[in-house]
Amino acid sequence: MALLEILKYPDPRLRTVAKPVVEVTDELRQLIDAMLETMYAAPGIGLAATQVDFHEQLLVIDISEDKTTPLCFINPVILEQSGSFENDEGCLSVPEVYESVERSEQVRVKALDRNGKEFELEAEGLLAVCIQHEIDHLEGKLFVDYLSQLKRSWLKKKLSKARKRDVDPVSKTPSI
Ligand code: GNR
Ligand code: NI
Repeated sequence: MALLEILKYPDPRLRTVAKPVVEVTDELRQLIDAMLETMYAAPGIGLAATQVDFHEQLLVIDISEDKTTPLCFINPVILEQSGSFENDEGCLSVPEVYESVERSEQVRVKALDRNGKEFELEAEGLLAVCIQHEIDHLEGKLFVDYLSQLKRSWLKKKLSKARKRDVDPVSKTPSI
């Protein structure tokens, strides 16, 4: 199966607010499989549909070492959250940036699985962080939105330099 293209910050499509999935179809399951494959190839521990330019409430996660525990959340809702957990985060849509972000330490989430069946999950630590990071994507939010003004302006400078470096000398158009 072909890998999906991951949108990169500051692509405005990353700001799209995802709509709920109306029906879990075979077509959607094919997208879920393609998202998992894309996430594993990247490699990453989570991927939201927003990042592959599909704007419905769908995300996949696998935080296992051996990539054998794929989780799929459709129309996820955080029911309860508590505690505080600070962790270095990265994002496949913001390459090469790793910064500390404060999140809830525990979350209880409700969602549909790939068969359209509702489930509830209590998560803590990295899984809880990842769920919050991915649900943010579905709301058009990125982890860099939580950084200080200073860090964000530093990041914008760094990215615009990277873009200039990547300019194609023939077409003179940035590649991202
Ligand atoms: O691969 C990823 N690692 C990660 C590390 C700490 C906190 C969140 C993440 S999610 C990220 C993949 C990604 O961008 N998902 O949207
Ligand atoms: Ni991300």
